[in-house]
Amino acid sequence: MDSIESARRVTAALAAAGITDVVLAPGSRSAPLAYALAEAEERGELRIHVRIDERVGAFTALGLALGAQRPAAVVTTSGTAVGELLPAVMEANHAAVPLVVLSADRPEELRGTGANQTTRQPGLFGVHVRAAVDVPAGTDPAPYLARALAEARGASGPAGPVHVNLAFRDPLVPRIDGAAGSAGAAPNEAGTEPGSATTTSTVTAAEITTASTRTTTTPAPSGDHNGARTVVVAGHSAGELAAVFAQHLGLPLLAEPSSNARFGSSVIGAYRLLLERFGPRIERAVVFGRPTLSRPVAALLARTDVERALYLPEPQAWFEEGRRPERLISTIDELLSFAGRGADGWLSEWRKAGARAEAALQLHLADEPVLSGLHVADAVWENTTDNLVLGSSNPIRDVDLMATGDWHPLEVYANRGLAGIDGSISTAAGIALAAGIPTRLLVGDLTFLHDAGGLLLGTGEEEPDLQVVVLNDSGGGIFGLLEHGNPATLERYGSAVERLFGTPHSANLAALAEGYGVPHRLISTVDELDAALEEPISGRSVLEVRTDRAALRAMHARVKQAVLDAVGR
Ligand SMILES: Cc1ncc(C[n+]2csc(CCOP(=O)(O)OP(=O)(O)O)c2C)c(N)n1
Repeated sequence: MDSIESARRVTAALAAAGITDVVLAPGSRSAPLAYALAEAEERGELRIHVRIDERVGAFTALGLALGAQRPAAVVTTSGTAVGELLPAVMEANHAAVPLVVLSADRPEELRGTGANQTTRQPGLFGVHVRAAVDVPAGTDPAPYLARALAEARGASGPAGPVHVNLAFRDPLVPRIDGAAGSAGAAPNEAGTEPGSATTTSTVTAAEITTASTRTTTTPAPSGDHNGARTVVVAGHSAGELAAVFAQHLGLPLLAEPSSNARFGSSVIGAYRLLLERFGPRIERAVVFGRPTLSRPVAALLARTDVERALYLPEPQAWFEEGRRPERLISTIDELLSFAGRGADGWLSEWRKAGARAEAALQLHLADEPVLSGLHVADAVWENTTDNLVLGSSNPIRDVDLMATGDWHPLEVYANRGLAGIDGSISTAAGIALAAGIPTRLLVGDLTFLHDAGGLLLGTGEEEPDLQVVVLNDSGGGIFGLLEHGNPATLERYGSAVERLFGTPHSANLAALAEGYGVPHRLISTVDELDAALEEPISGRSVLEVRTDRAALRAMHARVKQAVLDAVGR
């Protein structure tokens, strides 16, 4: 059974049980439920209420159940989104309210692998639910729902909350003839594919050089692969070791912004787009840290014809042993031997293409009529000297596309553990307070609104030096870049896609900031943005840049085309 059919059976079971109200928070793993709910609402079977913040959504469902004296449901995507439901579930437990939690999850084969936004969800609510069922992908959910709904109504004790965890396998959108894949910019915390591996390391550059010398005299048993077409992938938290390693061996470095390795002569700008052209020639990949950002990198690491190694000097919390395909290498000696020195011309070819891609991006963006996330990402990276915190969704991916290797902020942070859009303002405030270092946070508007409460500072509390740059496109821009933005999907489900994924709003961010006593400035041009970003960060402030979500998909397609034209196909 495909995911959409499974979701349709879920909504049928809800309707059959007399549930008339479902609160939904946006996400991509939960997309099958969103489409099935839209169809059910169209048939007049139930009402959907959209809430951006899952905690708010769960309490809203609790209230609906209380007010109507019958069960109500709340639907979320995977990851921290599910955890946000806990307070309402606890209340429902102690007040005996039939709150039905429907959480979307990755299929079993992706759990424990480090796949993005994936955690162990079954059993998350512990003693607070009357029943917790985990529905495997491809399985008929009806019997599971029947059991859970009966318990919610008090079949074997008091009524109360229940948790139905539903694993969905791709595709997550209804099959529509003529529908194509995603736009290719390939985000994934709203999206679908596995991420990869993480490690932070304390090995120094000197140790690499020493180890390398040793390697030349005493090759590791696996043999020396000098001349191989190897790339170094630096995922989240890779650390500077990845940059030193790549530079030392003359290998191209594909470094995510929060790797803190995006510097030095091996960095390849706009690598995400270049992988299309150079990807097929790659023979080996060495992974530092945990790549979670792009489908081209995930696709590279999924290729069985590429020999892959993950540097793992110590156990990591984000994946379970035996669940990943890469060879695990714990010593630099062995890693150097595995990677080998770059083939003649290999790095320079990448570097040339990277430079052309960066130039093409700049040229193209100068001509784009509307200020976009890419302009903002470029300006933010170039103008941030101290800490930079990147919100999930497009902001971190925009920086991944735009950031050059010849400049680096002091430290780049991002919540990539589960890539939630929750808690970003608070996280950045904590980072700023920790060492008193001025900190800039770049987020989308939904991410901002999700943690607007993070702007509240009690009287007399120490104020962080924190500037929040909000790219306000009145909703979740990332979804339009995914399958949900396909013309065929839009033709059939257009208004539902906008309502359930785009989640438009007209919140007044200036008034909101003012309400919390935080100065706010609206930015309209690149020059204004550069000028504002050049000012020192002192106390708290909000810079809002408005942009157009509807234009995003086409703009990304144009940008990609411009880059591919510049590097030659
Ligand atoms: C807590 C949580 N809820 C939901 C999601 C799913 N999700 C990923 S991106 C996104 C939209 C974010 O919108 P915004 O912050 O405006 O950034 P944009 O997509 O416009 O770049 C959502 C809802 C998530 N990652 N975390």
